[in-house]
Amino acid sequence: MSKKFEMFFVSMVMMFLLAACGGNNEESPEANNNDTEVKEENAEANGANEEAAADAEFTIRAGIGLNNEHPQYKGLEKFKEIVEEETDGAIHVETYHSGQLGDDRTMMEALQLGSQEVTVPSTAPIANFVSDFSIFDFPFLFPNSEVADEVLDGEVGQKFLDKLDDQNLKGLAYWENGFRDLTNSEKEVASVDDFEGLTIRTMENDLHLDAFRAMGANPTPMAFTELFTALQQGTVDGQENPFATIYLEGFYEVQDYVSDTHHIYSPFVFLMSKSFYDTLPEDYQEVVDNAALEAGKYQRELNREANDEYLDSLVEEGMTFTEISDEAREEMRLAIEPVVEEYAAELDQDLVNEVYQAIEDAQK
Ligand code: TK8
Repeated sequence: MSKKFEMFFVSMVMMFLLAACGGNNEESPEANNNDTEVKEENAEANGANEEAAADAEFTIRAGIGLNNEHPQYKGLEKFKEIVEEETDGAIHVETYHSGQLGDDRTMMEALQLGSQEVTVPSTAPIANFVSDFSIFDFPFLFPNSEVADEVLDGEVGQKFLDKLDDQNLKGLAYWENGFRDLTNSEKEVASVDDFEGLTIRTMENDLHLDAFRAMGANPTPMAFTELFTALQQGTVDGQENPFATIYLEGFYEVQDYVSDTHHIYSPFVFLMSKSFYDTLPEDYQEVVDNAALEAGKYQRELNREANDEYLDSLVEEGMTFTEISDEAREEMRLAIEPVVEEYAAELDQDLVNEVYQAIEDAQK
């Protein structure tokens, strides 16, 4: 090949390569800048995180199952803000969402093993570790969230948290999941009879399974991390969660019907690994105690503020809303009553009576 042709050939190849690389900038320059900006921001954030973690005496890995739009995650971010400020960075908090660290049971076991420091599950999965917690999943136990706050934040609520210590779990505060409502992809549900034959995903909790069986449904226990796919593939017809979760997790994309059954008020419990908690100096223990409570108040407020709006949003996204009448809700309660009585008989009777008394007192 002549020298001249060789030079021409190489320059053509170079031009082609330059064009090919430049061709990736088909997006607008600002988009490219944004990519660059985003990359710089992420690198900066990660760098800052890495630096903060390196400077900290303690690191808290805090994980939840819901996504980062949910008030539960906003509460976790508030906890991070308070703790890092109050300890001047001596405690660094890493927050994870959407099951990045696993499902509720896996994350609770990680706290027991010391490979994670904080998680905030519903009481239902906690009942697999401390059975007395199943009382908080008795359908229709709490008449409203104000009574729930008073009972959970009071003396009797603390007695349940104290029972977690033996499981190497430190319960620092009650947060709010909320009143659970039914969705499904098959039909409108207006009364107990309509539950007949519906395959409903429940949390991994025997009481939930028996309660839905008592209403004629066909319940399937499943970790939350598998739920969206199961709904999408039709493995289950329906599920039950508060409106905030139904909307923010996009269940309206795979569910057609929603009923305000409000069948259970679900608390979240802010859990910390007890072995980690015990390594903290007393003043830092006070900081995390107060931060969990403060962040919990903030999270409850966020959770309640938009709950009605979330129902409107579900209807706007095309779901059919069926209002459950008081009579229909009473029918549900009566259908489930034998299950509640059976489970109540298995629990610490003094504690059960204390809970019912506290609920009565909170309504005076
Ligand atoms: C998220 C779960 C969820 C709960 C469920 O990790 O499993 O349905 O209501 O909030 O804890």
